[in-house]
Amino acid sequence: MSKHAATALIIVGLAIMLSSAGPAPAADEFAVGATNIALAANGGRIVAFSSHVVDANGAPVKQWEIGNVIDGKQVRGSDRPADSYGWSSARAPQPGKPEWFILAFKDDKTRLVTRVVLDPVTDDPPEIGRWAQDFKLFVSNTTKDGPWVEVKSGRLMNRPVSQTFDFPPVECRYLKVQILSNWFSDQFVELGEIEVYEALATGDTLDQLIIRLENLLTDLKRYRDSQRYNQPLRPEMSSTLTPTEQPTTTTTTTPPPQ
Ligand SMILES: [Ca+2]
Repeated sequence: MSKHAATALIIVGLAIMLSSAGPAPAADEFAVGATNIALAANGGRIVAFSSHVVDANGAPVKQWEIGNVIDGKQVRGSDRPADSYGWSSARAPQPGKPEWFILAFKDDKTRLVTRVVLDPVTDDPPEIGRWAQDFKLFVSNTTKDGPWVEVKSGRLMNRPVSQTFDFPPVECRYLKVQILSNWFSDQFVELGEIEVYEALATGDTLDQLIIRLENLLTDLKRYRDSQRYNQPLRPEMSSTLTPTEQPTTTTTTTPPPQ
């Protein structure tokens, strides 16, 4: 599709969306919020984690510390933030020994979450096999030590693009992210960024319209990036992937084995 055709399609979509705002939806309908509540600038914070690389004195290495997954800085093409390469664990995950971190949101409040976007891209190239692959998401409504309920199990592609994973809205005070594997490195596992989005009630027509426009803006930015870096728009939905690249998108509610 040419850029002009795609732009025309977006404009038509916007027109349809505006004209179909219509009556207010039922109060139990939800939309995905546009604010990344995991972002440190929005009050997100890491409350615990398994490991990150340290220097000879045992101090965290700024470029690879765990806080880099919520700093909003991402490695893209030649844009490589000098102080933030992503998170690198101190060791590679092993069967039964995942690497992990736990997120809390602003003021430690419980949020209704429905979307997580994971960016595997770090300063290391994908060819050395350190980027995150299989992961699981758990939520706790009580303490940062659990009890945990699994809400998502998935697989990232070894490609330089953020990847979106949705699940039914779930109350979440603490989010635990388990990284079960990288691609083949026996040294580290790495992740560039995590974004978390809320499910928002859309009972009010104007609120719903604002949310739709914010989502459209997000989609337009993704479209721009996909053109700029020659990346697929929604890579996890691509039908051209090889079987080993195809992400899993199972959703379960079974408690994790501990
Ligand atoms: Ca980052």
